[in-house]
Amino acid sequence: MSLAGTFRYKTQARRGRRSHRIIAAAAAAAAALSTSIGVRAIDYTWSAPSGNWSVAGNWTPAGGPPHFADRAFLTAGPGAAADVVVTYDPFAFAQLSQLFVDSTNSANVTILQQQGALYSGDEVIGFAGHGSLRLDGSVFHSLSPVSGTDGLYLGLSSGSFGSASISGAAFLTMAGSEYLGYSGAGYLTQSGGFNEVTATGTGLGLFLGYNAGASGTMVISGGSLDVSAATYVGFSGRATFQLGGNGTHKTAGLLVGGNGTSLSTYLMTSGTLANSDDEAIGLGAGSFTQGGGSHTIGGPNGLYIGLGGSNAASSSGTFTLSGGALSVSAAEVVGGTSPGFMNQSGGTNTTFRLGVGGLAPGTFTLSGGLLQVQQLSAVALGTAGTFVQLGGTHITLALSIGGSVAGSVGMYSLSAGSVSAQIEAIGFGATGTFIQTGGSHSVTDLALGGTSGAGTGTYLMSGGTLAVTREIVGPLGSGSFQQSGGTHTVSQLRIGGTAQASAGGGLGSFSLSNGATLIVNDLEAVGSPFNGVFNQSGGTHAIHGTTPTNGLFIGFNTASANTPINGGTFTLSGGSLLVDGPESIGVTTGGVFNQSGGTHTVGGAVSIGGTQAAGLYTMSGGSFSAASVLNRGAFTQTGGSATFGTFQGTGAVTIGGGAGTAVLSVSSMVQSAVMVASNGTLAVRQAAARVTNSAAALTIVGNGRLDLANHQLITSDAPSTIKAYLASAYTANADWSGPGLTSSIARNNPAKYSLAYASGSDQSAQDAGIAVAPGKVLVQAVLTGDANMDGTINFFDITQLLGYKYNTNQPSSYTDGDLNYDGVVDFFDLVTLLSANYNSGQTYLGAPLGAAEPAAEIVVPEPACMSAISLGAVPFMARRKRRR
Ligand SMILES: [Ca+2]
Ligand SMILES: [Ca+2]
Repeated sequence: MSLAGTFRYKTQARRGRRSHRIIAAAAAAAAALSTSIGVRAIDYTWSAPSGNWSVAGNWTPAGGPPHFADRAFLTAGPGAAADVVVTYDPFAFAQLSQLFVDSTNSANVTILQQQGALYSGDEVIGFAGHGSLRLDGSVFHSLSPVSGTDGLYLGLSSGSFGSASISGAAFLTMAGSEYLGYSGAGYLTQSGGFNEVTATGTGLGLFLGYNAGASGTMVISGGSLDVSAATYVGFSGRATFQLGGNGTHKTAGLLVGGNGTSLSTYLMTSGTLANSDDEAIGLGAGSFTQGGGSHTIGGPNGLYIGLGGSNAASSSGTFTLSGGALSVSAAEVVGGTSPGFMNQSGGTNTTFRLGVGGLAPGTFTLSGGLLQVQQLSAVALGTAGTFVQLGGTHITLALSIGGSVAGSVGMYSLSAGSVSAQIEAIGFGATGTFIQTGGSHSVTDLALGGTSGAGTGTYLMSGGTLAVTREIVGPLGSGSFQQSGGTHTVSQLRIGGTAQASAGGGLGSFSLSNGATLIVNDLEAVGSPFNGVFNQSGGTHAIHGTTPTNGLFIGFNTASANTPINGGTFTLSGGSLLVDGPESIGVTTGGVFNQSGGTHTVGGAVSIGGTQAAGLYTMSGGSFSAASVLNRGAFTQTGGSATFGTFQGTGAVTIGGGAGTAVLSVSSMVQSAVMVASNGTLAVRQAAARVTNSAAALTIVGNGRLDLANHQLITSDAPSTIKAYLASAYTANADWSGPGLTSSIARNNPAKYSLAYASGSDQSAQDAGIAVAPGKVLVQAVLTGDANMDGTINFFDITQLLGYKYNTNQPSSYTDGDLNYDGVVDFFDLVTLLSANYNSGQTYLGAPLGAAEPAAEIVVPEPACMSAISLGAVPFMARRKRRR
């Protein structure tokens, strides 16, 4: 919006002052005045005490009262110390060229008109002393200027005092200008009737406090004031305008506080102020106080609060609205070219546009009532703008904080009340900050960091509620949302730049800390697709979207970007993060999730890394649970507790390696590379049905543990490596209490359960018919003593044990019969085999032993027959089994 148009006030004011220099000069001496304005006939002077106008003897020279085009001077002469009242009686009828009402001493002269009509060219009430005009009842008092400088003057000269009153149905009409305090003091009260100032054009209108040192006062409690041109409340002097009762003030332009530096005031308690043109509060120092009534401004520019001209440095404007209605059809600017202040504690304030901080700082304080902006509320258009909301309601189509002019600084502070906008930009092209400590804030589309690379937008939220449909933090420029309290609800939240920073993209960051609640109903994208950061150190964070395109995305773009850098980073160190649906880390740009604390719960599938971008989940503390995890990037857990459903992927997995314990529990696992390092535990949860897990490359170091419970594991590692992991867990105590590759079921009951392994490249495993491919190693939970891994412990296990390396002292595998993991097959393995399970009739294939287990299908020999077994019989047994 342009401020230029409003400067015509200033120009107009200067013209007005120039055109009246002649009047000011004339005021120096009555003699000079009597000849300088127009062509006059006879000058008549009142030369009596109080009396009637029509009495001839009251006038000097003889022949009065004044006739057509004469001039009348009403004075209280040196001989009349008392006040004089000249009554315009029923016989009076004056058609004057000029009327002067003044005393030449301390007395006051009054002309009282209660009937009839009086016509004059212009009129001076209080020339150098005191004068009064009283219009009561149904009278007509008409002034028609003879020259362009004519007018109605109340208090013409410095030190003079002129007053007028209009009441009843009196009608005062002035075809020129009216001056309340030209160089003196002017005072007009209106309780009824009409006051029409019909002159139009620049330099004309109604002036209160015209010259420096003058003062003008207008008090309207009824009736109507109609100014065809502008009303100047304080032109170069000081003025007070009071509008109350059922009074009406119509004007084509209003200026409160003119060229002077003393404060002028418009005080409106009720009634109607209808301004068809622009309005400026504080061209010098001005204030408008509205406590009621209807105030409309129809000019093409609107209302400017603080619009200093040559003295802008010392100028300011203040508007206080506590009741009634203020309606501006164009713009309302707080801080035009000098500082402006708008204080609204009540009433309604309606405008098409609102600017707070134009070319000068502006402050809008809203503590009550309704502020309704049909188009744009701009806080800081070109310099500093501050909006402080302590209450009330602010409704706008668009809200901009920190305008498009470089260097402007906008701040919106909300502690109570409500503000709503369809579009809101914080730091649009400059610096914008929104501070919310309370209240309610709702936005359809919210952008921090605006749409320009120069913008910096910050939102500091410590209380209240914020509801947003679509929110983007740092699309271009820089955006930061810091939430330490309150409830923030958003349908779609995107954090980060729309392009890489080197290509002009923005930086977005969001921090959530203790006491804050963030609820995302559909989608949250950190890195959208670039340079997004989310730091959660506390608070509650829930993401409810459950469709495939909703949920939490870190490094994300709906377009086909394929850049595995500068994506999103989520850091969780405290509080709770609940994702009802899917979560993707590294989708179309790289994604990183760092968890050092807090609770991270995902009801849907977690994807780490994708076909287009890298993903990394690093966990050092806290808890993390997910329905399932697909890891095509890297999952590194050095601390904390994680619980997954199925855990699949081709990425890297590291559990442990930190100072504290790290525990990952899964329902099943299919991974390429798994490392369980010191202090790490990777456990497959015990389940009713046995599942087959795989870790193509399994590495267990230090005191790391992989717990298979009742399940199987397939790996491509060397059998000796796997056996070493198993032997470590088995320990010399034969109780599976050590680190390595273990089973919680075996550890809980080592006499009953154990872990077995079979290599697909091992003859003894092939002979036993175990389903494992060459180059692979199968590990599974078994009943203790199940040498051939068929589920039961019987005579065939003895033949398995005795059939290969029994007592040869050669390195042996489990299926060779080294059931106690001491490296060889000997009597102690036989003791292990012949423990609690031998010939018990139980079959264990991973499912819990019980009624559902199938009965043993093989009739087993009596234990006593083992004594008959000879070493020579073993090869036969083995061959027989191969044929089976
Ligand atoms: Ca067996
Ligand atoms: Ca052994």
